[in-house]
Amino acid sequence: MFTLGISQTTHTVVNVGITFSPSTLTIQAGDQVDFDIAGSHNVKETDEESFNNEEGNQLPGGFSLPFGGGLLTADDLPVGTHYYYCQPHVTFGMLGVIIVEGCEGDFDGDQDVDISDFLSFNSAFGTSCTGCQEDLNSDGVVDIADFLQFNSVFGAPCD
Ligand SMILES: [Ca+2]
Ligand SMILES: [Ca+2]
Repeated sequence: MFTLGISQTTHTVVNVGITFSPSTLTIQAGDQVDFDIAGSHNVKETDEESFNNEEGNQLPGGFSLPFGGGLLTADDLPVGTHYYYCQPHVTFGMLGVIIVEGCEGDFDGDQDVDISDFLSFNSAFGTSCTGCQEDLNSDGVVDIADFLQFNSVFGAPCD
């Protein structure tokens, strides 16, 4: 029942020669990604350092798709940045990034903005923090400006 009302978009990544296209894809939490790629390419998730070094180190517990691709579901793509590579072509720079954005104001990640999120906001209010999710406008403090932004999304389902 908790999935009702959540819209889901399927994004497509293809290969153009030995590059993924788009190589950087930004999606919303709950979306899925279909890899429509040639049979000579596969997909394995890696960490940021290996990505930057163009190394084929598969992330333990990360997603992986066989040669020819397939579908990454929302379960494969939690909120955050996911790096991946094609195993045979990683040394040619065949890598990509999927950025999964959470819903603004949904601090507990249950796909709505309700009283439990407000309590989370309330406990962070007045604090200085860098990169904390309650700092909606990313200026390093949780203050009235963030509250106004939170208030504008309060009660809304994520989409
Ligand atoms: Ca919530
Ligand atoms: Ca702020």
